Amino acid sequence: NMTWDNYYRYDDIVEFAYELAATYPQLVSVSSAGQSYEGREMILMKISNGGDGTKNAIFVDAGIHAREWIAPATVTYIIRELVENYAAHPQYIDDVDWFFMPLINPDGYEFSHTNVRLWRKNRRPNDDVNSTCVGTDLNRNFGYHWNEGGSSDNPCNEMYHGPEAFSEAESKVVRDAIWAEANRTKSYMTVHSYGQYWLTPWGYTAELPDDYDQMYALAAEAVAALTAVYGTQYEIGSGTVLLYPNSGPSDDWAKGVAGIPYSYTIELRDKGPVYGFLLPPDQIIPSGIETWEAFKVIAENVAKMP
Ligand code: 0X9
Ligand code: ZN
Repeated sequence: NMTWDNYYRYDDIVEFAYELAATYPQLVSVSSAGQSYEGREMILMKISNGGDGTKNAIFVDAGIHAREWIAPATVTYIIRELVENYAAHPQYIDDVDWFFMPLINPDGYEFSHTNVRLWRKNRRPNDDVNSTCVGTDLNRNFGYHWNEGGSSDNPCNEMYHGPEAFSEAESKVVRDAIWAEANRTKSYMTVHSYGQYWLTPWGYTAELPDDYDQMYALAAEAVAALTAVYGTQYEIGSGTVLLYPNSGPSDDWAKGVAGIPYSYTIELRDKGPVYGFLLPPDQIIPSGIETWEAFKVIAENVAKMP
């Protein structure tokens, strides 16, 4: 049973999802979207108050990078808030449909708990028989301008892009889940840490998307709501411009191929250098509370989109 005062394991997160669905069957349904390389179910939670499947939708994932523990913790906190406090703010479920994949690199996540705390990639051994290195950076493995810079050919590198686009079980499962609802999905948010950035595509080029001004304006409104809670500052801009080039990230594919206009990468707390990925668990609830405020703004705007 999760209380968000600590970081939880894969099994706890899966149990949370199924228990929430059992308690709130009118609002929550859980399915397996597919399996990871090591055979873990990759759960997809649909949060909806019914309708004919044509409401505008929001797709959220977390945990593509194993060591970024605050991401699944914050996203499960938001799921709980949406559902358990539905009566206090019914519009956030009545007016949009939500799709959440709270832990999309479960093998890497477990390995970061049991073996190597700062593990980043998935856990499939690479195909080169002369190399013992394990893992592909799933956020370099999506098939839009794949392998066009900011990723590595070296399977031992932390940013290894894999042998081809969508070579990995996990990136394929996420791709197919996003694709299934893409025609009505207005916002895709992939939650990472750390640095406190609200990032837009593109990762593959420093050029900005045609609709960057609209993307920026919505991000600014969301960040303002987040900052209003505790003063936590976020920077807004394109991944390449604010951080570094990286081809093959999920948000580039979600926008460039799936056509989801408001596709963002969110880098949660903190700004380092002391904690970084090792964010103390007493920051989970504050992170959840402030990020929920930003998600409310996204939902209010998505609900109004044509
Ligand atoms: O390098 C990454 O994959 C992300 N940073 S992290 O420290 N969480 O690994 C940044 C991706 C940003 N790229 C785009 N938004 N395109
Ligand atoms: Zn990350």
